[in-house]
Amino acid sequence: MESALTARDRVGVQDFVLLENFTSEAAFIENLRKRFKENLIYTYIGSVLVSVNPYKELEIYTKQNMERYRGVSFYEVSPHLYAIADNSYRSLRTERRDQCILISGESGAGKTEATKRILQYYAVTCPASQQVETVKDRLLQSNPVLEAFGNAKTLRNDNSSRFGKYMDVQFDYRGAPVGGHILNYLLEKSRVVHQNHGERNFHIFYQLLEGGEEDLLRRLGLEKNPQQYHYLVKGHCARVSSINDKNEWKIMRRALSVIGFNDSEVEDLLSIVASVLHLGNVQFAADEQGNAQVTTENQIKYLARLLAVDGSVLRDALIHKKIIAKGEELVSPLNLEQAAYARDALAKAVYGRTFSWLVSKVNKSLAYKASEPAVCEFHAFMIIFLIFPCSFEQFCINYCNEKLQQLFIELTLKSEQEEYESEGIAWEPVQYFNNKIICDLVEEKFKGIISILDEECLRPGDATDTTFLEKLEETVKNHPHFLTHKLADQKTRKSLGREEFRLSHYAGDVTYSVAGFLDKNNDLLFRNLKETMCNSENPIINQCFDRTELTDKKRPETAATQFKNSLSKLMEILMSKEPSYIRCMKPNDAKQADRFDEVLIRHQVKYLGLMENLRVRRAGFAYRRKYEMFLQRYKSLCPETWPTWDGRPHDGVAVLVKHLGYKPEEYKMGRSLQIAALLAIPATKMQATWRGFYRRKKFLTMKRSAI
Ligand code: AOV
Repeated sequence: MESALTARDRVGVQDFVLLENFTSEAAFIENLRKRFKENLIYTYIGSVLVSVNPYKELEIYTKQNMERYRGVSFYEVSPHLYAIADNSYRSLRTERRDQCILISGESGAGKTEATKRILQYYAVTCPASQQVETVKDRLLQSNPVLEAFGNAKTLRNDNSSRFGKYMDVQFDYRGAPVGGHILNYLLEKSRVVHQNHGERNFHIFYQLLEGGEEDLLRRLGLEKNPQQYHYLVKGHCARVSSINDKNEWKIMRRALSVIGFNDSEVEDLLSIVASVLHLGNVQFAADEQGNAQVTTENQIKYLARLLAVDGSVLRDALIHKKIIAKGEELVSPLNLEQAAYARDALAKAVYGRTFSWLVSKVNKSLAYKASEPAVCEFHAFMIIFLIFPCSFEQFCINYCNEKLQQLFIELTLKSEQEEYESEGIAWEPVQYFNNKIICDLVEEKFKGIISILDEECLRPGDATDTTFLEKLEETVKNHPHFLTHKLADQKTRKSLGREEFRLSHYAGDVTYSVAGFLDKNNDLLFRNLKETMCNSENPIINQCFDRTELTDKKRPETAATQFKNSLSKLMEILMSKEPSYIRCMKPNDAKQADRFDEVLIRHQVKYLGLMENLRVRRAGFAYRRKYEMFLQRYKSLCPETWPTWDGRPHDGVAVLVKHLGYKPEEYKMGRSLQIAALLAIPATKMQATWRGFYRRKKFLTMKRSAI
């Protein structure tokens, strides 16, 4: 007994629901700390998995471990990603319900790793066949490719995904993965032309320079040294000790082949990557009239070849602006600043569109091709959580997180409480913060932030980031979650710049700088540059720039509106699925193993809403089952229900729990005959029950073999 106690003292509890002092944040964090120290990075809150990034390789992802979790009930084994994965998979197969796994946490908390491990789990444990093997391979290999093009080293994570990712896997009737699909949201394109100190551009550039074969680099007109390229030196850290670009290059190249790229497609793709670097090195000088002229002819020569366009047309397009007004073409020269802007806009457009093309290419290779329909889809959605620095992209991403939090509230907190009500089960209501008010602030028609931003973008003439801020102040000034320098009181005013606004997100206050909001939302590329690209003979560029864009009178949707629309579609999809949650946390900012920074952890516990979640679980019933299933599972624990119970399952369950000595407050029986609900504490009881169950099972088996 004593040793059991010390073990519990040492390793904490594996489900926060079991914490005696469950309302105390300190006790919560202490439990996390204890477990982290013992390399137990996973802990449950009921069925939600909390994970703390260990920043070191643990021996918990082995094949043997996968087998341990396969087909085993949630509470019988220690907390693990695999338990979540397996549980979803089983609901999908037995109940034919579409699943989604929502993985959240801030940058570097381990979301991408978790997704990869889950995919690996399915790859190993699901039924196999030749066709399935191909799909599995492609699913796994899509990662290195998308990471090369969409991930970068940031201050917070050496391998940070700079795009939102949603991935689903389709399974056939046997439960074998037969297809997949990836959706990407909002790649952080500005990184192509600028990086903050200590950060890098997307991995692919460094991989190509570091790993590319000599004759490939020669064909692309590149030198091995990243210092040669303006787009790669802004962050002053081309080399990172934790990243082996040469190796990653090899992995990425192999992955491209598995996905189905042939040699000429690879060459076209890399030509585009190289062209972005050459674009960055295009320089201008002003002539006597102050008009920009290109001074780097050599770069234009390479660009013409790599992008397969006419060099002189491209040169002209970089230093002129063409507008069509009343059916007439007007061409005007650009000054130095405008020319640099046009060049960077082209680099961002070329890279951003190529990335989307790449995702669609991966999707084609993952598409389900067999004649039988896939019966169920499994959805894993990855979100990126960023706290700072707060530019337009972060604004969009934080908005996405608000929406996901709302989904969580809808699906978990609210629905659970509603279920108790409809089952006539007595319980104590839990107060929670409904973040709808913040979502509305961002997305409401006419008076939400996105609407106001779009309005400013459409307004001809003198709209600027500053006028956008002024409009915001006018329209939403009384909103309790919105603040600016002008609206703030004396004390808080100091903490806000004149070009900033602050939103009180459910996770905490975030200050945004309006600089670049209009520009990024408009995402403008001058018409003549677009035309030049439409004429490109590089097949990828040609697919990325569609001629209809030139003739289409309708204004393209702004970036924020596009994002808003795709989010609302996504929410609809997710609402129709059965969700599982993985909440990732990072233990320290130094990316180091065995360091548990309490302040940082407390912050994450707060914004991930974990205490709130635990309160609901405790007030509620951690374990709910249909009467039949419950009886089936535990009937061996009671002589009256074993081996068969002839009456109504409801009555059988009543006999069973009575026999087990459950106190009345420890369980409730629902009205609809659908659930037998056990009070939260029963998780302890469950464990005791499990122990009893196993002893019993042993006994029964022995007896049988004795017979
Ligand atoms: P993220 O997906 O949450 O950040 P990652 O999954 O990229 O974070 O994790 C960051 C780094 O932490 C990884 O590169 C690993 O080195 C390490 N790590 C994470 N999880 C584990 C684990 N279970 N075991 C060992 N190491 C781990 V971002 O993509 O920035 O939002 O955008």
